[in-house]
Formats: sequence, structure tokens, C-alpha cells
Amino acid sequence: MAGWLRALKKTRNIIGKVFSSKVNIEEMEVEEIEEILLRSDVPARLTMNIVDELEFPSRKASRRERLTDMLLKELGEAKTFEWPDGGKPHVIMLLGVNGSGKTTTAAKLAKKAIGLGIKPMLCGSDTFRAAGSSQLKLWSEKVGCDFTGGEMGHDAAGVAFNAVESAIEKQCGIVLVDTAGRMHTKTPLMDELPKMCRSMNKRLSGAPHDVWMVLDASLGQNAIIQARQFNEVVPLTGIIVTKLDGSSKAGFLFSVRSELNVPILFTGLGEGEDDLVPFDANEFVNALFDENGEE
Ligand SMILES: Nc1nc2c(ncn2[C@@H]2O[C@H](COP(=O)(O)OP(=O)(O)OP(=O)(O)O)[C@@H](O)[C@H]2O)c(=O)[nH]1
Ligand SMILES: [Mg+2]
Repeated sequence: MAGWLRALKKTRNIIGKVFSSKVNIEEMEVEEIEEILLRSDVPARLTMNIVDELEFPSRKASRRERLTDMLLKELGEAKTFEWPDGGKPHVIMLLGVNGSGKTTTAAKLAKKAIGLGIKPMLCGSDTFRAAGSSQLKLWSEKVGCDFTGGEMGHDAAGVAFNAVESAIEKQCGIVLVDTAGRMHTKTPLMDELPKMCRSMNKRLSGAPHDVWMVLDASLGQNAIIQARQFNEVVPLTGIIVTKLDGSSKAGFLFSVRSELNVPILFTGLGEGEDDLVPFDANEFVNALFDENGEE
């Protein structure tokens, strides 16, 4: 909980005003509540429903209870990632726009796998930039796991194929394929993603078993627009939201289920290798509104 509280400081600075000890939400003008919710990127449709709901008093529940309830409902039922427990390697491809946190997240996931006794393979398929793959190689040395990468200009699909092959040989339990950052609007780069999938599937039927999009929380609703485009090119099976610790727009998380219908699996709450936690809707909503959270 402490991690969540710290991480959501910025969003709470806006949204938390609804519940701060100085302001009484029960007596607040609904227009003010509406403005606060919209400013932290809570989707407009949900904000409208909340305002409609809060406008009239209820004998059964306080406004705070009703708001919390609506927000939790919007996040839907939680899905947790089931870590693989042996057999063929489970291949996960991480994708997203430039700088969203893919490489760091791949390393964080590898560290988690090691902690669970699962042998990871980190695959650096970012062959766009000279440092793209070496950045992940450094991480593999830091967390202590196998690595397969490609030099700049190499075919990313080939690098991914080799990583899966090597993971099978080395009996790894999980392969984390870090991809190059790409803008959702650049067609040729987007086309590389299904090609990578086909290539991995040739070496191991069913691979990649998961495709997770890494979204930068500081982008707010724009992250949803990006995810929608990626989802059309390669169907996503999970979302990882990074940089929640630096975002004041965490309200966009309430759009993920209705707009994408892809589960949020993990959230990044900092830059360190242990700052990745399974997404927990209750912790998230409670941390948003915690009056005792750090200022
Ligand atoms: N505060 C914070 N910073 C993060 C988090 N995740 C990643 N970062 C930082 O975001 C920056 C970009 O992270 P990378 O992992 O290199 O992002 P990327 O998506 O691989 O970037 P490209 O390969 O250039 O597309 C780095 O400075 C990371 O330390 C997080 O959860 N919180
Ligand atoms: Mg990267």
C-alpha cells in the first residue's frame, strides 16, 4: 500500500481533492467534482454518470461510498497473470510507443520470474537503435539471466526467433521479448509486429503466448488511443501501466476496460527493478482517495 500511496501522489493531488479533509465531498458542488475528475483524465462518460449519481442525495450511502463503488465497478473484475510452471517456454512480447518503459519492464518481469524460480530469457529485439539491445543486455547482467539480442539493423523477427530457440535449448520457463518503441501511426514499423509473431510461432507453436502493451501513465487518455491502434495490429492480452508514480492523469485507467477490454496486469510505480506490482483495483482506488497519503 505504501508504494501505491507514494506513486499516486500527483493524481491524488488533483482527484484526492474530492476527499481531502479540508473539502467535504458530501457538500461539494457537483460541477466541481466533475471538473476534478475530468482533469485527472477520468473518462467523460463515466464522469457524467458519476455526476448524475451524486447529484441527488441517497439515504443508503454517502457520496464517497457511491463514488468509490462506481470507480471499482468501472475497473471490472481483476485478472492476474498466472506465471508458467514448467514445460515449454511461455513467450511474452512487450510493445508500445517510444519511451513507454518496455525495456525496464522486461527487466522487472525477469527479476520477478527469478524470484519465483522461473528461468527467464530476455530478448532484445530493438534493432532500430545502436543502444536498443545493449540496454537490455545490461539489465540481464544486473538481474542475472540469459539474454539473446540483435545488432542494430538486424531483422527483429529473426532475433525473436533465435531467442525462442535459445530459450527452448536452455530450458527457460519464460521469454520476455522487448521490442523497439514505435509510433502507432507509422505503418511500416507497426507491420513488423505481426511479422515477429509469425516468426516466433514458426519455432514454437502458440508463441507469443501473450502480447502486453506497455502504456506510459503520464500520457493519460492518449495512451488509450495508442493502445487501440496496437490492438488492431496484434491483439493484446494484457496492459502494463508504467510511471504511475509521475502521472497526474491516472484517471485514464478507468477507460481501459470499456475502451479496450484488455486486463491491466501490472503497474510500474518507479524506476527500480522491484517497482513493478500486480495491478490491484482496490489499492488503486483507495490510494487515490487516501487522505493520509504523502503530500
Ligand atoms: N518513474 C518511473 N519511470 C519509469 C517507469 N518505468 C520506466 N521508467 C523510466 O522511463 C524511461 C524509459 O524507459 P525504457 O524502459 O527505456 O522505455 P522503452 O519503452 O524501452 O523506450 P524505447 O525503447 O526508447 O521505446 C527510463 O528512464 C525508465 O527508468 C516507472 O514505472 N516509473
Ligand atoms: Mg527500450
